Amino acid sequence: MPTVTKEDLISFEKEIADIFKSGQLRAPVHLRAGREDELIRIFEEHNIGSDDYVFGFWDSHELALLKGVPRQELKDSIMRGNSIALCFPEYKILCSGIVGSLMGTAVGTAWSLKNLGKPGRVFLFCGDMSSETGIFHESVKYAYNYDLPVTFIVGDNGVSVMTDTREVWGCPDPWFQGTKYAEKIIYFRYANGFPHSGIGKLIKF
Ligand SMILES: Cc1ncc(C[n+]2csc(CCOP(=O)(O)OP(=O)(O)O)c2C)c(N)n1
Repeated sequence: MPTVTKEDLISFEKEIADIFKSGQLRAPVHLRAGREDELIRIFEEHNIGSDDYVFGFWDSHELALLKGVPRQELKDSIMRGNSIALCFPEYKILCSGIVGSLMGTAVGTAWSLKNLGKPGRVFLFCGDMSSETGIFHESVKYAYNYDLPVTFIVGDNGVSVMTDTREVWGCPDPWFQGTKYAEKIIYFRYANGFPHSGIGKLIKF
């Protein structure tokens, strides 16, 4: 896997932000800043490589770069309007813009890898509100009970778009904290340097 640095991730998001600002990109983008160290650490510590599957959601530019998608190929796909649902099967990274989707797919992929004796593991990255959904709970429960090779990574930026996730659920902590399921989950907090979507300015085409 090519080495991707923190500076690579930051400069990529900045490049896309500038393109978006110029009005050339006529599709939604979700940019992220402030979690580069955590993402790089997770990819390194878990040695995520070409046999492994990565599932992500609307905010997956950084994941694609870390999974080995070449910068230009990623940029071309974003320019074609695919930012919120990036899919590069040849690099084993698949993303969706639908909250809660892909969690069952990730577990099914892990089930197949295990039961067909194939190499590779599955890593699913999602946000704090996504990790409070029923489908996330069911997916983690199934993966834990059948000891499937899937890890769920929750990047907690405190909000679902602009809604305070913890206030919604009436609890300062994620549901899985202190449970047996936590061993299937990597959890970290970060403050997003970008708005949830776009760049916080009205863009006129
Ligand atoms: C089924 C569905 N409902 C609503 C949305 C709109 N939506 C997109 S992202 C998002 C917030 C999700 O919050 P979180 O999981 O914390 O993600 P993050 O803040 O990390 O982007 C919502 C409600 C959607 N994409 N899909």
